[in-house]
Amino acid sequence: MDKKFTYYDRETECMPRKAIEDLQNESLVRQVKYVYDNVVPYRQKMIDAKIRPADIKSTKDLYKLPFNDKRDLRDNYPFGLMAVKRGDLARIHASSGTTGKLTVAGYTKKDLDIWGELMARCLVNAGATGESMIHVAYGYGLFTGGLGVHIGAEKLGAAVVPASSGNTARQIMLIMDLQADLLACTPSYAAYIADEMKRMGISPADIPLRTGVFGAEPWTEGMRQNLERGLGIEAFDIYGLSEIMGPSVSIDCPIHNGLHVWEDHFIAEIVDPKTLEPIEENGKTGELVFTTLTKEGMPLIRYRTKDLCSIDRAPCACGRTHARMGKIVGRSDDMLIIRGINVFPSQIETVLLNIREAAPHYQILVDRVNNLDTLEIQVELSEELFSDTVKGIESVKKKLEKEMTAMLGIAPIIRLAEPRSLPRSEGKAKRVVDKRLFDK
Ligand code: DLL
Repeated sequence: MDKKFTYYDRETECMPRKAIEDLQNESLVRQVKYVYDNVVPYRQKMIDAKIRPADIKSTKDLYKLPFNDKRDLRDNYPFGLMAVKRGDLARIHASSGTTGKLTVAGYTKKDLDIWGELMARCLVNAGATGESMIHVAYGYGLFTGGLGVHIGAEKLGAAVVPASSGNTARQIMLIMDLQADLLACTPSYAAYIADEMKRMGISPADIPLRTGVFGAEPWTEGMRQNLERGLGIEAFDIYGLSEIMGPSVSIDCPIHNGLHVWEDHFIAEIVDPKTLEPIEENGKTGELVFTTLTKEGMPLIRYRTKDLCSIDRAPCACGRTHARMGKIVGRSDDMLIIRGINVFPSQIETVLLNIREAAPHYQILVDRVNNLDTLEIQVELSEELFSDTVKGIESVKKKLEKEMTAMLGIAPIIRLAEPRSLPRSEGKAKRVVDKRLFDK
């Protein structure tokens, strides 16, 4: 099938690599000086590391700069890392941190304009036009999903349905009645919507949607195929984080071989999460680190995302020249260690979605019984298989056990659950329950 490539800002999206590099060098020098002059905690870090802004002449010097992570945001909560006065902020977003304190991000009017621009690039890349009806079922509020997609859809001149998350029956009614052509939500919520539509007897051919823009949580290639079949759409993977820019930091193009990072605004690096040494090799997995180049409100230098992926700077057949990050394969801090073996939830999803009889709803339970770690995977059966013979169900269970063991290197307990019995998510799915974390 011939792919159609559409651009919001072709000149920038397809600019020669040399021009991107020159722009990044120039912007980095400016941004480092701006941060040094305006963000006291970061200036102190540079002084401690004996680095002056004048030492940073190009992206080649990036490695000299100290890192930041969620801890710095927490320690300087809520405004300590902002580079502008409170009165110059135009919007606040926040995401939950591991300790309960929110991670707050502030944006100026200019930051919001750029956000809208980058989100518009993402939407047009996914086939949206000024005529589109964009149904946004990401949550609206402190979470950046809803308002982030919204701002780009408005910039593009499309019509937005700000449905937010929840009330799935009403979402489906709106999608059908308003003939939405683009759905933006988390992939787990898209799977929920697809299931409900099927249950209501709506077939993929009857669904008006043509495109899905899904993100905010890791999802696999198998999940993409499942959603594309279930909703009759082409599904795109959009990435972002509130600290940097919410959704719109990167998105995959119709080639679906990595997510283009908008490098005129962000520098993406991959570092070894243990040694923090930069990994230069194309395609090698490590921790993703971002430096903002144009942010005014909360510029961040070498911000450690804890997300694990690779970066490829080779040209892409879509014509875009901006580097591609691979799908997020996990987080350096959500990796499960079970009996000494590293297990990523994405490996489990990959196996599940290769098995057609399994529905894309699952939960991972980790426990410790008699000092031995246990891994239980609860998987929902599809309606079709559920009405099959006991023998049929048993053979799917065996298949899952065999393929999970081959993928993970340890044998999990597989528990098959009735259709629609596992908790559904309307936002980010909570797939893992690690009971070892609770005192017994
Ligand atoms: O999740 C922003 C967003 C909203 C992105 C809507 C895409 C769509 P936070 O709540 O700050 O921001 O969470 C950021 O979510 O560090 C990743 O671990 C994860 N994440 C976001 N997008 C993806 C994705 C939003 N496409 C954290 N694939 C990030 C995998 C993702 N993980």
